[in-house]
Amino acid sequence: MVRGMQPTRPPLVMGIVNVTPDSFSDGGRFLGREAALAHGRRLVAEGADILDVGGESTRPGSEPVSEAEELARVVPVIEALAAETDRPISIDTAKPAVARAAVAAGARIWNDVTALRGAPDSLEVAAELGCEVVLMHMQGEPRTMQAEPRYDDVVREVADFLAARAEATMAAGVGREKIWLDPGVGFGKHMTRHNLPLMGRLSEIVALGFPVLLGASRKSFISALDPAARGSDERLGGSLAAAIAGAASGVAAVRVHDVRETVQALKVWDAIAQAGAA
Ligand code: HH2
Repeated sequence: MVRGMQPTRPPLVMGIVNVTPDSFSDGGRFLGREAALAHGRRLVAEGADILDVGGESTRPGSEPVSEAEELARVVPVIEALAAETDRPISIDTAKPAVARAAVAAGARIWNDVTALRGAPDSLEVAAELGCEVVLMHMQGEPRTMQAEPRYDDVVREVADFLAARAEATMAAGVGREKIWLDPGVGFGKHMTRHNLPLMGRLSEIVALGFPVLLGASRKSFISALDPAARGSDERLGGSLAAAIAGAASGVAAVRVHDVRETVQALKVWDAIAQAGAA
């Protein structure tokens, strides 16, 4: 079990493997698959504890991908990675059929940005698969979620939502020890007014008693704070700062693009924290 590997700290590092076709060539899907595999291998070499494989972008404004297309993208990549590494693999999907095929191909965690609300049978399928599940908070849906997110008390509302989804998930037959929670940075949240208090008061989510996953890597709130960082590949410093803030609040794992740099940052943070506590 993934959780069994979890030392008290630093958090586990989940490396992101996006499988999208190469739009610049005829062999699009095949080349996209090869690139994703090579990337997954590299993240393992860089120290990733978990690989998060996804075939559908959930970026604000993104369009949905069909089930057949998502399956064709992720299943061969998961099969190949599962045969090569013992690092647990998670499948980032909102579709039960994709989760089912991914688990059959070797994935051990269903990472669902809809917190198992994506389809009427999501909860039932999660219980049937017996895998671990990540329940993430999102207000609205990816295409429109950044239009006008509203909360009275964002931290309280996200914590209440996650607690309720954990209850529903357990009621459907998923064991308590299989559940992770994620506040969903950037998913129906104002760049600074909502994302910052959520990360600043993460301990209130950790206090719910489930391992917490934080996904802040390269997200737009970083450019809201540092407008000179225009592209998502100019957000490494902010991503590391968010990972360390999460670690200090007790998260169990961070979902990141830059695995090598995150592993190093967390090691140094942890060594300093330990020396201070000695
Ligand atoms: N963020 C994205 C996708 N999946 N899953 C969890 N549990 N938590 C997250 O914060 C999270 C997630 C963002 O996805 P996208 O915008 O498509 O980009 P990328 O996959 O490169 O991060």
